[in-house]
Amino acid sequence: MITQGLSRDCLEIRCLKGEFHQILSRFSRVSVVERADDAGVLRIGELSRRVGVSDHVLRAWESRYGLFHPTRSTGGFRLYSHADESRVRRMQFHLAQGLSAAEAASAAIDETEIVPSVGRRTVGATEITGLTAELGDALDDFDEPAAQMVLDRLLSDLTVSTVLRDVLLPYLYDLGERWRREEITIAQEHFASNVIRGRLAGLARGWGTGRGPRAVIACPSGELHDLPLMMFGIVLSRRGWRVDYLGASTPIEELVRVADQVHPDLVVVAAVTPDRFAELLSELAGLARVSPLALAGAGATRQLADDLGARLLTHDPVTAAENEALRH
Ligand code: B12
Repeated sequence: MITQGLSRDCLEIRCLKGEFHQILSRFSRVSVVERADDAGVLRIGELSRRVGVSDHVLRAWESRYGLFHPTRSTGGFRLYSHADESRVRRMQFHLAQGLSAAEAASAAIDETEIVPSVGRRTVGATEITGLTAELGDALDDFDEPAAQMVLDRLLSDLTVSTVLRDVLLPYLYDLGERWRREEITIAQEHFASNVIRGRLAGLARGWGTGRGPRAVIACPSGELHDLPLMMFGIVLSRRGWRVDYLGASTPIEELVRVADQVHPDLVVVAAVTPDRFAELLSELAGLARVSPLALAGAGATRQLADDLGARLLTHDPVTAAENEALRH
């Protein structure tokens, strides 16, 4: 992949389109230049084998919905690119969520060709920084209506992922730093995190209804920092997952019981400090034996995850959820 900064809020990326997902949502404007070697490389039989969709159906998706525009080999065979393959996978994903074929195709085309972080209008990085500062001022002043207005504006102009990853996570980090430096009071920090928590709860509504893979997510006993876990769940649910959210300070026996009951595709346990995990080593190892387990948060380490037979989610909650959705 080649990236080249064009201006403060615009980046040029040269890569296979299939690689775009994780990168694009970070920028407000993106110029797409397809790499020549992403031209058609797969015959329809190979594409069909890879994605598990018959060649007849692939042709129908191509002609009815314009899902892809294959090139032709010298012998006249259709040749599909890796980007086409990812588009079929996105189409399958949306079909599994219950969208009609036309809606699924349209969503798949949007996702693989259009800049996901751009909402109804283009918001530049400078404007995001300005709105983040406005949000911070309103919350510092205990001005809930003003804070909600800024959040309304952010959520109407940007995707949820962008608001979570590029506004709220950096804001929360900064909030913690200001609290540590005693620049703000505990009351200000509590007020701010509770307004944000309320908003996240609104975005989380319906996260138990997804028809895709199922995730059980929790913080271990004693761990109250559940905001990033909520963000993770929100983004997963927006990609069709069903999320069972157990939240802060969940006793490990309860988590094991729920995992046993619902047979999730993924269990995520997140904590800020390693001691929260260290207290539960044998229980977590037991959980990892019966459910796919991932650890997350600043307290999770590679060593710990390896010792437990778990995976480590290394990215921020939004990127990690996007990555999980692509893995399944
Ligand atoms: C809001 C907040 C609270 C709220 C939590 C509200 C809630 N419902 O979540 C409350 C008031 C309860 C709270 C309490 C405390 N807090 Co506090 N809190 C914060 C604050 C400001 C934001 C937390 C947050 O959401 N962070 C989100 C992002 C910014 O967190 P991050 O740790 O950088 O995480 C990164 C990765 O690890 C990863 N990640 C994190 N979680 C997850 C989860 C998933 C699923 C994935 C995939 C990835 C992922 O993504 C992030 C970005 O890359 C942080 C500041 C901070 N830096 O985090 C302090 C902070 C975490 N708190 C801190 C402390 C000390 C406390 C208290 C001990 C204070 C006290 N003396 O009582 C208690 C402990 C409570 C407990 N028993 O858990 C310290 C922790 C220091 C440490 N490492 O030990 C911090 C870092 C503040 C600081 N700068 O010192 N806190």
